[in-house]
Amino acid sequence: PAPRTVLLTGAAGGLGTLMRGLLPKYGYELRLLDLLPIEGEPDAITADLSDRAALREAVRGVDAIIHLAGISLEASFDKIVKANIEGTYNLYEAAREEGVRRVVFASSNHAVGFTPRPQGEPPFGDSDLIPIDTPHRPDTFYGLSKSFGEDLAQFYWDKHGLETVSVRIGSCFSEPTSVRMLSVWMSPEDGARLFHAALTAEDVRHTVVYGSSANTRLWWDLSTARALGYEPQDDSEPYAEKLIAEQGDLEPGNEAHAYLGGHFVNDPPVWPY
Ligand code: NAI
Ligand code: 15L
Repeated sequence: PAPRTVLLTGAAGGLGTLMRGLLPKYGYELRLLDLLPIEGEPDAITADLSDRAALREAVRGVDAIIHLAGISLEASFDKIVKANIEGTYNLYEAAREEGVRRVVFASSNHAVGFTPRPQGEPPFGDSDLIPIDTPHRPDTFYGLSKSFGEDLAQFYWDKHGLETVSVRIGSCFSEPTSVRMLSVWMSPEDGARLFHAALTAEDVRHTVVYGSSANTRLWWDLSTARALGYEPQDDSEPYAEKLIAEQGDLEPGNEAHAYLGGHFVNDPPVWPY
């Protein structure tokens, strides 16, 4: 049977707030969890991913988990380890112990951020798109934690039969705000469509997908996402003219424009390690 009760971790965050609004329309009953309390949601679970007892209780009886909680930008290695690496491990252990069958993991483009973007004029042909099996090339400690999360997901499938769809999300915000985002933007509505497909497709084992809308300037291969039943409806192109007029187009010689991860590739590391 299709999952109905879904634990949404990171429910207080940007994406969590968007999905709280959109996913109930697909018939899901959401159980919410975050480090921070959520206004207007008295039943939300306020817990840290380091609290294993709280996680056990939070996952008990749910059909699936959408795991968004964690640090969502670059931070010190210590902080990333605690929230994203240990925290994701703690959540998977709780899921395994309680018999939850499926996780949808919010991975990121930054797990493969040092992959060169397609060069030349969009739209890019299929053979120029970044493939799904491109090797991990994290661009930050943050991206490294997403590479780890994908490996953890593979391990829990191989070892324990716990399924995951790892979604390498591009930029999921109400509107694209940079020229790079024209290529990796995922509209919130398409985000909900993709999460719904990831929750309901059969036999996903551990599947990795890129998460974006069907953008005219797309940089990556959406075929594994489509194979789950995802049919993106949106395209960033209506925002292109204004963003390019304001910010200028991507330049071939500029390092911050050369890779999938954008400016993350040359942002200074966060100290102390
Ligand atoms: P966000 O930073 O707005 O939300 C993250 C939430 O996780 C926050 O509400 C925070 O309180 C919670 N959190 C952090 N540490 C926690 C802990 N130790 N225990 C419990 N909760 C904790 O981030 P956003 O944009 O909503 O992203 C959600 C997820 O999607 C993140 O994992 C992020 O890495 C991933 N992602 C998001 C993208 C986007 O475009 N929004 C792009 C790629 C990945
Ligand atoms: C991410 O992984 C971040 O969580 C999000 O805030 C954006 O920066 C996004 O990537 C992006 O690459 O635009």
